[in-house]
Amino acid sequence: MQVTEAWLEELDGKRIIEHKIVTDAGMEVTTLNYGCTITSIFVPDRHGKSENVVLGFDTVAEYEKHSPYFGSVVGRHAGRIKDGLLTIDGETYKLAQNNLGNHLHGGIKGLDKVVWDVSVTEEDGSISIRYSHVSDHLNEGYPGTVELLVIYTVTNNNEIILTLEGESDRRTVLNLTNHTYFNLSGGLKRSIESHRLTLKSDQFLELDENLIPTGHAMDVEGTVFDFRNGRVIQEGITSEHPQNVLAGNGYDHPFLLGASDGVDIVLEDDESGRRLSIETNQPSVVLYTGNALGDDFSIRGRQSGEYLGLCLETQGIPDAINHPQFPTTLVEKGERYKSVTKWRFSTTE
Ligand code: G6D
Repeated sequence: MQVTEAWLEELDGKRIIEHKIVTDAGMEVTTLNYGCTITSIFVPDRHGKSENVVLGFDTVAEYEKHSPYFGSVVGRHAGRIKDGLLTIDGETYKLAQNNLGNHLHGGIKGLDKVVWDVSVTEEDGSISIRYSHVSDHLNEGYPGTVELLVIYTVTNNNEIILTLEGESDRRTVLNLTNHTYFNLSGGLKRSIESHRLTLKSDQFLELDENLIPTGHAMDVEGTVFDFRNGRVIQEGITSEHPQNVLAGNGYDHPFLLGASDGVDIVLEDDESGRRLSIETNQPSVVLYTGNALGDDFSIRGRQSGEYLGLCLETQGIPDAINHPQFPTTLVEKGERYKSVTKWRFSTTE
């Protein structure tokens, strides 16, 4: 394995630094300390041809201008919070209302737009990129000064382990995730409509017209939300299920994950033979199928557009602060928040 470092331009008085890790098994991962962004992941197809399988850009300027969180860490609180209002211990905090009057993905300048401090550690059979940042009290309206740590560990088994940690000096909310858009066809040759997803989840969360959870968990049984035995994404795009239509003809939903110590999620592309297996310690995963991806920009020469990538955002439950029946996203003073998700890339025969 090897890691290289490139110093790019300065932003907000800090140097943008790119890291590229190449494993002995043909995987190449490139990241930026701008938003802890994964800008490309090259993995082989069933014939050994290595191609990029995520949406990303080659310049920071394109991320600033076009990126709907491509490959970035989002937070302090991923997902939406209704009306951008956060009431903790009787005090109401007004968060940035950056999405139809609600709060989305950490606000106007969320963690995806921060230049993080970065260091690299090399272990036996793996290399880790460590990003750190201190988010000040009332940044984007959130209470608490929070020390944040993001670690991407790349292994020679073509795995990426994403560890997202935080600790606050007072009670607050924390719900981080990585917002990578996957497209296993390689080089964005095809959309994700023919990708097959297997997801061990019995329930998904109903959304309202602003894509905020209503608080009602719906059984997947008998619907195109049932991925327990595998399902092609296309079925949810053409579905007339009110929740698919509401999401813009596709999925944009949190799925509840039981406590499991195995693989929760498998994404496959039959034509290339590429497979992504995901394990996580998080209580939910938001499946977003790129329904709102704009077509007014290109991605490394490929016209962008709906369904060009899909996200599997392992995280706490969006708007949980307003739904006590769901696992909380509140953290206490001094409590260590720790989200761990493992992506493993392989090929099918
Ligand atoms: C849209 O509703 C979706 C979100 O889930 C997604 O994260 C964002 O686009 C990038 O707002």
